[in-house]
Amino acid sequence: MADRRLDPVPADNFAFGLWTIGNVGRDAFGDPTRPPVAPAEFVRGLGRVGAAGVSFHDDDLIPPGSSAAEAERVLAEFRSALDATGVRVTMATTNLFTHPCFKDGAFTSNDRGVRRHALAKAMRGIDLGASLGAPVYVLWGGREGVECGAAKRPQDALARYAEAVNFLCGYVRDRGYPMRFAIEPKPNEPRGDTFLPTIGHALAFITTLDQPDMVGVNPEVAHETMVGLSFHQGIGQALWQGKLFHIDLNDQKIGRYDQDFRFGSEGIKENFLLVRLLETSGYTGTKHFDSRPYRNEWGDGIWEFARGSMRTYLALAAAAREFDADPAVVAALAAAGAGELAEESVGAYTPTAAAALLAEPADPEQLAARSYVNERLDQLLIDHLLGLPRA
Ligand code: GLT
Ligand code: MN
Ligand code: MN
Repeated sequence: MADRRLDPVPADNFAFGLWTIGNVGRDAFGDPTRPPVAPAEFVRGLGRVGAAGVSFHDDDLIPPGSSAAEAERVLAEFRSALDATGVRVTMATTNLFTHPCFKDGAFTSNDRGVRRHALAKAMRGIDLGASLGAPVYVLWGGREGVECGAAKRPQDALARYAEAVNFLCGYVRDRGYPMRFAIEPKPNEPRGDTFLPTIGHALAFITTLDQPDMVGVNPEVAHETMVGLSFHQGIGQALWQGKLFHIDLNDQKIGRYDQDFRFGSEGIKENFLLVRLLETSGYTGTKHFDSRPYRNEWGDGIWEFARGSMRTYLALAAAAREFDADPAVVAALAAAGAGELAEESVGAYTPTAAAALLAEPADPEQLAARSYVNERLDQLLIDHLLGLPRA
């Protein structure tokens, strides 16, 4: 049980959004169950629990309709809390979903006036994020979608989406901000269907952009899991394509609405695989929690929720290290051929390589007779998660 540190420190690079721990518990059926937490107080709380970063929507930090003097005051208090605690702004984003003007979409609304307003709001949000040092700007298209499928030609919607992201990339470059964008996919909710519903859709979309290097993804556990996809596999592809710019950690039961539960509260095995992947991939970005305390939580319980999120991550990271150091696991991985998958199959095409391959004798019956010993490997994983003694 070496190195089982479960108390987070800033070097762990954990972050929370202003809308998460401080979520007031409003849902589609009920009013708030908790009082709000002011941004500066929130940052002080993050400092106390050992988090490194804070993120926000423009409207979380400066409530819409604030006077210039009110905005100044909020910003000054926020900055002084950041200075006092050492908490950094690790991500910023725009609220393009709450106001009724976005009911038909923001960058993909059928109304050109709405699209232009959404872009201007995003540009102002980018300025705010840049002024506070945010290195990543998230684009979650909460309202970019449709219920009445006949109302929007998908190709037009995607063209407007790409136009908007291209324009914002131009703005960031023009201003010289050291900032990259991260698109956050989600299959549905609040729209009946969302454009860019999964990690894969977003990755393909990014290849069509003018400045693809400036744009990556911000996948969320709940968003892939709600439609039954493996988050671990989705993150694997984002890493493989060099596009994991940010991540939203939380948890979720398959086939439900977006539950945004505490990280690790549901899918321990999948989250073990996720943490093992992140910890061995060289990912250096923020580990950002986009989750909210259960609606019946109150008082200090919201900070208990924050501590639990980080504690579970650290515990899974420790379990992953112990798993990979266990000689029985090393042997099982070898038997499974895990290392063999890292070897090239044939290399780049050459006529000589093709001829050699065609001339090579192969015995499919013999190849079929191999066992990959996955049952043992998987049981070892379960044994580690349950803390069972080595057999
Ligand atoms: C909203 C959504 C999240 C996004 C946030 C960023 S806001 O809570 O459910 O998944 O990450 O806009
Ligand atoms: Mn969510
Ligand atoms: Mn999210």
